[in-house]
Amino acid sequence: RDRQGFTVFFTGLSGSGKSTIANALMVKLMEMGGRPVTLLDGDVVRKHLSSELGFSKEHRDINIRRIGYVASEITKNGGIAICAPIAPYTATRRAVREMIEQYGAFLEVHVATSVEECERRDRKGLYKLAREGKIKEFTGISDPYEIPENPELRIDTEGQDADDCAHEVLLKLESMGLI
Ligand code: GGZ
Repeated sequence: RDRQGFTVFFTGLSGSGKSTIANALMVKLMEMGGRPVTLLDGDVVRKHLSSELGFSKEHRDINIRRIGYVASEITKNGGIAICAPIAPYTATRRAVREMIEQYGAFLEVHVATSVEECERRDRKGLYKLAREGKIKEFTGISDPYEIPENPELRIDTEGQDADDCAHEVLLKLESMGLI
């Protein structure tokens, strides 16, 4: 009850499984009770907070900083924020970390599904459109993704389901004394 707030920041490619894992984690944390849990998912943030933004580096950076700001306010107030954008740039992820660590803990989780696997799954058909040039600046195909070098956790989604992945995050949070 008196524990500090924290942010779990998932980063990874489109279709890597970030949203599904983030949702599973949210459910588990809510079941534990105690602190409010807020999910800032990529899609939802872009609809409600960043609807005017596209996918240039500049716009992605603005989007990520907005997410970081909201997460920092939640963290400051002792809550739990779960973010799940692509967040392709190391420097921007670091800026968000610094924003949040002023107020509480920051857990960067790299959802490390390879671009080959994301493209093979292609759940939303976006990789096909990107290959055809119908979506420009598509992360992993025609736009960069800078792999996190020192995330608190790196998750391999090949061979375990979203629930298992969320459980890994819970164990990490426990080991950090956050839950
Ligand atoms: C990457 C794109 C693009 C381009 C549309 N590049 O799988 P999705 O559909 O639901 O998740 C992706 C989402 C990425 O938005 P984020 O806010 O997470 O990106 S960032 O952190 O870089 O700001 C994808 C869809 O938007 N999408 N065009 N060109 N993803």
